[in-house]
Amino acid sequence: MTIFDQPHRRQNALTGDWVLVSPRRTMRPWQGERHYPESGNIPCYDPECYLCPGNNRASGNQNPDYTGPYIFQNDFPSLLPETEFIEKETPLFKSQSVSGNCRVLCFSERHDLSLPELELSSIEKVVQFWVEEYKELAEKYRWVQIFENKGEQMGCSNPHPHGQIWAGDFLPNELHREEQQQREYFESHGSPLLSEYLDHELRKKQRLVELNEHWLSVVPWWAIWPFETLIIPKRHVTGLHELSGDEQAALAELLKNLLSRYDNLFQASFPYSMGWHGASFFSNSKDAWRLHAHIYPPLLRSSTIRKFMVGYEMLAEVQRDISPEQASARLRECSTLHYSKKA
Ligand code: H2U
Ligand code: ZN
Repeated sequence: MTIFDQPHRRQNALTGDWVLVSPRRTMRPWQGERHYPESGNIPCYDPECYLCPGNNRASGNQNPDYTGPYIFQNDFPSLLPETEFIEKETPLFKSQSVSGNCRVLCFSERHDLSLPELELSSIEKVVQFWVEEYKELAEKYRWVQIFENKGEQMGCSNPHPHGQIWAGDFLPNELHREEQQQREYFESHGSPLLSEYLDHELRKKQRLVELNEHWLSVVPWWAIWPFETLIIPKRHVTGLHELSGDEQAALAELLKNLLSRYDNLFQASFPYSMGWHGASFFSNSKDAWRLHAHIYPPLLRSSTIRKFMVGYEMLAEVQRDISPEQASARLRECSTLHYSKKA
């Protein structure tokens, strides 16, 4: 028993939110929903897939016969470059006009291989695409969100491994809060919040999962999702566009190892939402920012039992069932060699 086994609250330094940690909750019996993941027999090419090379998409546009990453304009975008929306502002009914651009990034031509199952050199290409796309869109848009929804449980619409990029002319809520918290921290402590956080995690090693020459990943002190992780570069980098070639290669390596650990945890393809946060090109608080990625996976007890953010979480405050220290230990115990390669 440690003090962390007792119910307590922790604060998310990046957002200012609190999370209720109640590690004994996993002792309760479970007879609720179990999710059975899609079967393992995914073909390397699926003639019905909207994202496979050479196939027609839902819009009727045809994908080229691509190999490696392939990017296209989302056929059903959430943001449009131009709109005719007319803003109205009254205290109770505020609205804002928005413009933007949405793209879809297929990680490779292979329908059946998720990020950690790709060769390292192929993951490096995905990272290069993220950087190039970010550079281009960040010149024009206030916020460029690069993300991946993986698995049916996260609402992913297609098993062909892919991510998305949504760029908009506004700063979304999460980024607004992270910017505010980091700015306030920088003003009162004289150094970036995540630089100090990283130093602490490197010294204590209580929550570390992966560490290489340029990057580390931890289950953060304030994690909400059971096996949530945060990926941070060791150098003070504010956005993806500043990453050197070596840092991009080391990121591919970290992703391969970390995501393999996730899949090995329950011997199943681990669902998650993952995405990048950093300083906008238009930010006036760049010094306070540090690039990072969040991975939010929903699984809790097995590949079939997930954490639900319902009742207390929706009405009062987010709560977690295992401590971040327990979660990072579980991930550290997992191999970095993907289970599909072990047979
Ligand atoms: P998700 O699996 O995370 O929903 O992402 C798939 C995206 O791909 C989704 O935003 C787009 C959807 O609009 N899409 C196309 O642009 N064309 C298609 O033919 C299918 C899906
Ligand atoms: Zn496909």
